[in-house]
Amino acid sequence: MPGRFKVPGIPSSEITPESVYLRRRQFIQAAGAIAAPGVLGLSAGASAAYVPGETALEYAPAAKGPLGYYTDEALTPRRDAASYNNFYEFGTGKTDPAAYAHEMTVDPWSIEVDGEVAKPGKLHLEDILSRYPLEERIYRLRCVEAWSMVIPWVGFPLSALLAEFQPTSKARYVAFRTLYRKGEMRGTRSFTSSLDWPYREGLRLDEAMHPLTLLAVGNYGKTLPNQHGAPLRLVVPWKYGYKSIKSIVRITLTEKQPATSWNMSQPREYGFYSNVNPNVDHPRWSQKHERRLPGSLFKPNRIETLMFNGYEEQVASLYAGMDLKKHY
Ligand SMILES: Nc1nc2c(c(=O)[nH]1)N[C@H]1C(S)=C(S)[C@@H](COP(=O)(O)O)O[C@H]1N2
Ligand SMILES: [Mo]
Repeated sequence: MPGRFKVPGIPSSEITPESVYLRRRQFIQAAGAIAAPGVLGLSAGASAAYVPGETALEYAPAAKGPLGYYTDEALTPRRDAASYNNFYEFGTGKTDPAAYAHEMTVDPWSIEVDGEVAKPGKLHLEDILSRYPLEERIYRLRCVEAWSMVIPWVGFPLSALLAEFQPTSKARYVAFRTLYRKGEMRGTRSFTSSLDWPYREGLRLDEAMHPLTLLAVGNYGKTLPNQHGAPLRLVVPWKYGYKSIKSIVRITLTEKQPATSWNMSQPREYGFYSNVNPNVDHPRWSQKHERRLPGSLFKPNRIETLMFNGYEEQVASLYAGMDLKKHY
């Protein structure tokens, strides 16, 4: 499946931490150290901190193989990924999150897990970071707006966290909430945003337990810059980007399908499932193609969008027998 993508080469003019990162990663994989935790991002190049406060993480490099944890498509350079974001809490413009997300305090941080679980409770970020072994996943991210990136995340499977709280037999869905702190989130003080706060998302329990579903605490080998959803965000690679909710403070297991922000805002345009699907157009545009970033006016990198964002082999069985035109 990666072979179906045109892989744009990394221009040699681009001497950036990303290329250092890439070379180190390839070296480590060539050395056969796949299972050993790698210490990446510690090179001189990468230590030029992009965002104050970020630190290098230790993790196992992405494993190649049929599980979809790795793609050899060119990574979106870190700089591009961190300067073109959607995080409406900080404004609706693509550069607003990079400009204003630093106003959000991410330390201390804890998340509450409640609802249909035998053991509701609170987890502090330090506990999360020490409890779950971190691994890298290199995923495609396809925004519903028809642009896409390839991002190396660092995190752990959501299933590991959920299992610990012991979902009851009634639990069928998982609801997520983002921090809502008006004083630190200028986008939530705006009257022009169409979203209701806090930002909410949800998954079916089997989607949440799928091994591809990741809770990310970092990307490009380091802790997450705030604009990417620090200190902890969801990544669901076969769904449109808006399902990958940022800066999570609460996870609630429910019996009924939870309300989700974009669906509440425009139900005809954004469904609960939001699986990437080139055969179901958005009411206002086609979903058959995407712009793989970075691109330019002269080189837009237009590529075909794949069913389930290229993760069909791994996730199609979750939707067997469902009419995906109806459950968009
Ligand atoms: N809380 C919150 N989470 C969010 C959003 C948001 O506005 N608020 N935007 C979503 C959208 S539309 C996309 S495409 C991705 C973008 O993730 P990235 O900026 O890390 O690439 O975040 C998603 N998570
Ligand atoms: Mo998006």
